[in-house]
Amino acid sequence: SMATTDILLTWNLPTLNLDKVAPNLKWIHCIGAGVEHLLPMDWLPDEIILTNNTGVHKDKAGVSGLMAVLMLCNRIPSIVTNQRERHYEQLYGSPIAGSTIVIVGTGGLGGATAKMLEPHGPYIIGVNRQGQPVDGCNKVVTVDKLDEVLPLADILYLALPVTPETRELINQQRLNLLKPSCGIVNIGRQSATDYEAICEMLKTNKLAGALLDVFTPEPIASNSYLWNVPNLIITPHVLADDAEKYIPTTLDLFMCNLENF
Ligand code: OXD
Repeated sequence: SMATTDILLTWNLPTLNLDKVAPNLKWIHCIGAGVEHLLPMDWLPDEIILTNNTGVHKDKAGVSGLMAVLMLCNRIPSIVTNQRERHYEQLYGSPIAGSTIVIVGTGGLGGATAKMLEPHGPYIIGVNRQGQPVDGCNKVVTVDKLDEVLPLADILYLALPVTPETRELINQQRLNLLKPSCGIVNIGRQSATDYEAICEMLKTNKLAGALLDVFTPEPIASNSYLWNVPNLIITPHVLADDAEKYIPTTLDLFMCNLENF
């Protein structure tokens, strides 16, 4: 069917000699938000349009963002660690109100989380490339101001795609700027930060807890060092994907683009 198709709806595809394999192809819609598995895009002929699933994840990501922040405020990663060790200790949490949440990456995922958190009364600092305002954020700063806002964070929320600019943005040096009581969530991509450093900090109480949803590679190997890190909750790349609505919402977006096409 590749020999005759005009449009391809897919997550991945063999890209070799695409102009010969699919001479009529004009548009590829990728049903994921991240398209790093298609990089580098040197295989993509100029005349073919590539679109992604931007926007499809936002409702679920917002709810998951609220859940993740509530879990960290209520010390659930540490409570789960204690449970694994049959250790009963009353760890009390704090409300979201009054906490400072730094959201790095305010696109579909980070933006939806800011909106969802706002009614609960935190002070939200968004970080994006241009510093443009974001609904739900009390303040937005540009990436070059990261080092000024990281020490303020009670929760650091990472929602970054893979790009040359985001790679290792939150490196060991920047992680060291966080308070030991800070919790981290990563719903974007692993490449934005240093998981080995985060895990070491969790083990030595230099961070209070973490919820990591994205990994390179996925799935994580059964012998990965990640499984036994204290105060870490691992979720298997599920926080932004809605079991019931993902396909219908993807198709709505596709149909809308099909009309435009
Ligand atoms: C993603 C997705 O790109 O879940 O992470 O679609």
